[in-house]
Amino acid sequence: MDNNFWNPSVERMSRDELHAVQTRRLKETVERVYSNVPYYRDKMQRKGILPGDIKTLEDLESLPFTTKQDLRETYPFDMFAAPMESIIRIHASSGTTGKQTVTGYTRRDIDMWAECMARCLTMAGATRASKIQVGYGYGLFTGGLGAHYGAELIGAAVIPASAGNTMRQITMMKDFGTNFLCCTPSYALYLGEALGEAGFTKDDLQIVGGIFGAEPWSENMRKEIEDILGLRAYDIYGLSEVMGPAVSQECCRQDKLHVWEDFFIPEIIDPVTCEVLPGKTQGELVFTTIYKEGFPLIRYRTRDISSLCYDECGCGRTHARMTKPDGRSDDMLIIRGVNVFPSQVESVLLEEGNVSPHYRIIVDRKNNLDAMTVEIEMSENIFSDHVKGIEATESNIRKKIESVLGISCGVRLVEPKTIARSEGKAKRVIDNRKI
Ligand code: DLL
Repeated sequence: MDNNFWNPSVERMSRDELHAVQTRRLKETVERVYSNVPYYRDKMQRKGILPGDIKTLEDLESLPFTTKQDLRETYPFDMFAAPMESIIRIHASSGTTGKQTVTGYTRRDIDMWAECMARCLTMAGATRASKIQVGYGYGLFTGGLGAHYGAELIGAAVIPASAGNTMRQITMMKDFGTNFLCCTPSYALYLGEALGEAGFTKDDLQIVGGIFGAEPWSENMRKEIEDILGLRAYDIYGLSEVMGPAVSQECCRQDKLHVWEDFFIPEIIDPVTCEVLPGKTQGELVFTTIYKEGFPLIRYRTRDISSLCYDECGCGRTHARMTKPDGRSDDMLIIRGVNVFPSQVESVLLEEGNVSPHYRIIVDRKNNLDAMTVEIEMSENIFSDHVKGIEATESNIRKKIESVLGISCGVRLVEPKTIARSEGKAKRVIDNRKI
């Protein structure tokens, strides 16, 4: 057992106590959404469920699911379960049509989030004496501010570096003696490489630990990050709809991620039949938030593939663990930490007159950074055009895609009928990243 607990009485709470807390909070949450969110009230009424029907944790299964589609239909604020006067923060993440998924937080929600993040940072070895460099983006994305508030809560010195500006990040890491790093795993690797290119090694740094997430990464990547930066690397998971980073994280064992079950109830379902699957079976991860006020979610389908483990953990924590998310049950890609749906790219292409609807998205990882290229067949009439016209179309499409997705990409027009046709589901994405 390690001693790195932020809130030992909760983190080591017996399963019975935890179930009692969960039952009470689940009932309160169901009451809250039924009274304050017409969308949920309608959904429950259609299933013939009243809040009073939810008496035990087993009753959770009778409640309706929430999907990204529901969030789109209630855009921007109709899922909020607290009046705007008590909302103190709004975050948003990308959606399939360019429409964002918007979430709102009350003061208590922000405190709860900071508590989750404080548990995660402490679990990974950070203390009030740490200097924590936050290299997640600050802004509508939840990574930067989420990590920031937790780091402040534990009393560490936060360096709010945000993402990008790599040389400056390295200078700060060196000169400030940063000893803790939070960023995406691919950016951690990139920082490691840039460190070498600038003529330094991990011996010039004092970083002992880091928590990396927002995208999938493998054990091989963990080893590389640990070797190149000289730290212990922990996986942190979360999603803006449910809160942001710190829904779950690995402990010192680096073996599956503890879900903070006093705040979130996890389930695993079959993504096709929606049937709840028994422990340790892989399926789609579903979360019910049981303490949030501003934007509570009932049985939110994350589309992330994982499994749950309730075995005792050697660290002494009693909260369930989820396996590292292993792919998605939809077609969402994560490119440089940004969620990208092929349909977003498609909608831009369909608006453009000079191309055919045949396209593919190629994703590579160059120097540890994701690179996306969109290949599209040009129409016959532009094919006979001169090079200038083709270049102008490429640049036009690139600008539009970049403004919809918020990330840079390459666009290449190819000759008509050169992209392979498929007889079944079109293979739109070629992901060459080896993570
Ligand atoms: O990525 C929140 C976050 C920020 C988590 C910083 C961790 C660190 P979204 O932008 O809403 O929120 O994207 C959520 O990212 O459904 C997963 O598909 C993926 N994801 C997040 N963490 C991990 C991880 C933030 N550790 C989506 N491993 C989720 C694999 C992850 N995938």
